[in-house]
Amino acid sequence: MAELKCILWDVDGTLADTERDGHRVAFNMAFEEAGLDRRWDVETYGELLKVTGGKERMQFDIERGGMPDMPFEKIAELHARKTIHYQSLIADGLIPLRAGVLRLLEEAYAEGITLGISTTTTPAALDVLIEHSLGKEWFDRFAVLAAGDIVPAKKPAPDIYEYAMKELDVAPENTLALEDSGNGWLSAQAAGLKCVITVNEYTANQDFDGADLIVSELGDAGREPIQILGNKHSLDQLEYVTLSHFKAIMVD
Ligand code: XBP
Ligand code: MG
Repeated sequence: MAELKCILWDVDGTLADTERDGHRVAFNMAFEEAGLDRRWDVETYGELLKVTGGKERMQFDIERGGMPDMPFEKIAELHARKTIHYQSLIADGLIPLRAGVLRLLEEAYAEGITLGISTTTTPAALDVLIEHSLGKEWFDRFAVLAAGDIVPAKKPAPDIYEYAMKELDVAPENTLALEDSGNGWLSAQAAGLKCVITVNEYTANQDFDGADLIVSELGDAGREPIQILGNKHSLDQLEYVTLSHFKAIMVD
């Protein structure tokens, strides 16, 4: 039986559906600007998402013959341009938060639960999402922003969760992870965390075996009831996910 003291949030796909209309579009803008023929369509990008991290994703596409070979410096340069395009897309307000995210963040913050970010995304991409989708006050409300190359191994490795918990001095048994992808779940699981999964179009068919709660979205009062895809703790009243559900998962 453990108390919920900390919630660590994944970013892409969890806070907002940033992949298809954000990151993917920004990569294509950078490719076009650099005179490359390669474009990542919606389906191709879905395949590439099995590799976390934008630079690593480009490297993977090179290795499988999708993009011309180039040195790592060129990949990093393209990725830096991609991040600038991504920042513009987010600053234009094109990608809203997912349902229930702000409600649960605000409720947890008001109760004094420690909140943190645990993501493979580049810090500059995280910052713009916080500023434009959540609000500047959240820079202070998150006790840690663990992102990108701060750890050597990205998800599915546990490193980014372990880093965040070490920074916060919290134990895995008191920490809940919120994720959207199979790689995210593997990372949280390997770090010893319980985990709630909100799937999306790219991740709905991935393997979340053993996850504590798997839902179509966190949902909100007044919206259609959410779909329950996995309910390990037999939680009830799941028209939408509440902080009480998070607490019940931790004590079970
Ligand atoms: C998802 C990722 C990221 C983004 C692209 O991160 O794998 O690489 O797709 O971001 P998470 P960068 O779900 O952990 O938030 O190009 O900045 O890497
Ligand atoms: Mg994610």
